[in-house]
Amino acid sequence: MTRAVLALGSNLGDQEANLRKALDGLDEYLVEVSGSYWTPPWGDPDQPEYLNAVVLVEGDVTAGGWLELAHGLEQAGGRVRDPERRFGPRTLDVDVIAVWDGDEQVVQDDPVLTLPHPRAHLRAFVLVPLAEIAPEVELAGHGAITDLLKTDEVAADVPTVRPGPPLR
Ligand code: PH2
Ligand code: MG
Ligand code: MG
Repeated sequence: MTRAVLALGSNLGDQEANLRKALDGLDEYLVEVSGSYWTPPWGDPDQPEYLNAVVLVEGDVTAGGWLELAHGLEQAGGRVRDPERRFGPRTLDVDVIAVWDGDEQVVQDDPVLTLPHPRAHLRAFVLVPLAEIAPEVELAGHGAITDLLKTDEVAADVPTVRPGPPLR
């Protein structure tokens, strides 16, 4: 049995419906679902705003299994990968942010799946919804999310993260 934090994002099509569909696909694993948040695009500014959310899931699933599940949801959500635009627009993005096996956080630096997610500690669009559902979380190597939200880089972005529609 493992627990994982997954981050959901959409900035193409019916963004709210895309996130809801991902939640439906995760139904058997869901422990907590954050509210949704409108967030300015990070990394590639020439694209629409994102609707982001974070979920806590639990199941008899390995770290790699959560990644496979995430990719399956992205494909079902009509995701088309553009190799020229790594941070470009997408109907659905599902990222594995962190995984716990019992009390131990999984730490791995693997080309397929790096844990915790290598940029999550810098992203207000992950940390704000995560703090809403699991404020006690620490990201291994980076510290408590409540402290990460106060770092200069993240704090500057926190006011740009605005509440969106409830997802359930
Ligand atoms: N995802 C990206 C690139 N940029 N910006 C925001 N605000 N939210 C995202 O989920 C996001 C992004 C690629 O995964
Ligand atoms: Mg992403
Ligand atoms: Mg992704």
